[in-house]
Amino acid sequence: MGPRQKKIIHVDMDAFFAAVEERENPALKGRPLAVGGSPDSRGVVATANYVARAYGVRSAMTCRKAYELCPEIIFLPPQFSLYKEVSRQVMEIFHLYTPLVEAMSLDEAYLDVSEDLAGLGSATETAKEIRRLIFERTKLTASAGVAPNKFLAKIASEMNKPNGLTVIRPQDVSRVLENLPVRKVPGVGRVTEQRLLEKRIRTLHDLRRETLQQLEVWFGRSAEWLFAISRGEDDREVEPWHERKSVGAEDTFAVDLREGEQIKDELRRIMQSAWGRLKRAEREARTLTVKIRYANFETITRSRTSEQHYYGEDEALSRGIFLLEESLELNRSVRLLGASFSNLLTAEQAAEKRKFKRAVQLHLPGDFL
Ligand code: TTP
Ligand code: MG
Repeated sequence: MGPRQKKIIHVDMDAFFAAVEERENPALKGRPLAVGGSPDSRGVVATANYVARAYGVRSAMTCRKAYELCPEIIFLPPQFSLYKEVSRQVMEIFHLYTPLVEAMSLDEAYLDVSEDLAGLGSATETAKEIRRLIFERTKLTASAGVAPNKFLAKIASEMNKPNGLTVIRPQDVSRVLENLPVRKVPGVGRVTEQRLLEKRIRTLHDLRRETLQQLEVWFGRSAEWLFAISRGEDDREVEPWHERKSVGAEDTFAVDLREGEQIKDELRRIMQSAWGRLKRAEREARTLTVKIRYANFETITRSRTSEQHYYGEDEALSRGIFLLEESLELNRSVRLLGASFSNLLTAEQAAEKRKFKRAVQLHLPGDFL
C-alpha cells in the first residue's frame, strides 16, 4: 500500500481588512476602498477591496499610487483589534472540524482533514461547511482550496477568489500545473524567478522538463523542492505546533581567550549572529542563554527569561553581556562561547505579529476620509 492520501484545505478570507470595514459600514459597499494611509502620506495599502483591485490597486502599493489609479478611492485606517477578534472567531470555526490547523496569518490557515473527524463525508463537504459557517457567524466570505497537499490547496484557494471553492483532485494536478507561473511556488521570489526565466522556464510545466540533476546544477539545495513541486508533490505536514525550540550560535576559538574585553567582544559578535538567525527564522524570544566553556572543558550556562515581553536586540545584547560578567570566573581561559534564544513565539503568533507590524509601519496620518 502506498502512503496515505492526504486531504488538505487551505482557507483564506477575501480582502480581509477591507471586508471587515465594509461589514462595519455597509455604505462603503460597492465603492473602491483601501485600508492604509492617505494619498498625501508615504503610507502603503495594507489591502484593497475587489472594487479597488479592478483599478489595479494592490497590497503594499503606495497610497499615492493607489490614488493615481483610482482617485475616488476611500482610505481607511486599520483597526487591528477588530481584525484580530474576527480572526479568532474564524480560527475557532476551523477547530470545530479538526485540531490539525496551521494558522499562517490572521486570515489564512491550512487544515488537515485526511481523517473525516467531523463526519461530513468528504474534504469538499467540510470546506463547504466551513465557508458556510464563517459567513453565518462573521458575515464575511472566505475562499477555500481542497487538494492532496498544502501547495496545491493554496493554489486552489486562489483560483476562484473571492468567495470561491476549488477542488484539485489527484487526476487534475497536471492540468492545473500546466500554465502555473513558477512565481506561484512558495520560496520562488523575484531572483529565482528571473533565473528560471533565463533558462526559459516560465511555468511549472516548463520546470517539469528538467531533470533533478540539471536543477541541482542550477539551483543547488532548492532543486529537490522545485523538482517535487513541478510534479505537484509536497510532503510538508500541517503543523499546528509549528515551532522551533531554540535558535543560537556558538564558536570555539582557535586560541583560548584570556582577556575580559576580548571575551565580551566575541560574545557580542556571537549574539549578533544568533539574533540574525532568530530574525531570519521570524521568531521572537523570551529566554536568552549564554554558554561558556573553559579551557578544561568545564561548561556553564546561564539564562534569563523575561516575564513580560520579548527581547529587543539591544536589550538582548546587554543582558547577554551582563550574564557573562556575572558568571565568568576571572583568570580562566575560555575555549568556547555560545548564545541562544528560546521560549520562542509560535509560528502562528509570529505571523500575526508580522502582519500587524507591516501595517503599523503605515504611519497613519489623521486625515482619513
Ligand atoms: P491577504 O490574504 O494576502 O489579502 P486579503 O485577504 O486582503 O485579500 P485576498 O486574500 O482576497 O486576496 O492578507 C490578509 C490581510 O493581511 C489583508 O487584508 C491585510 C493584511 N496585509 C497587509 O497588511 N499587508 C500586506 O502586504 C498584505 C499582503 C496583507
Ligand atoms: Mg486573504
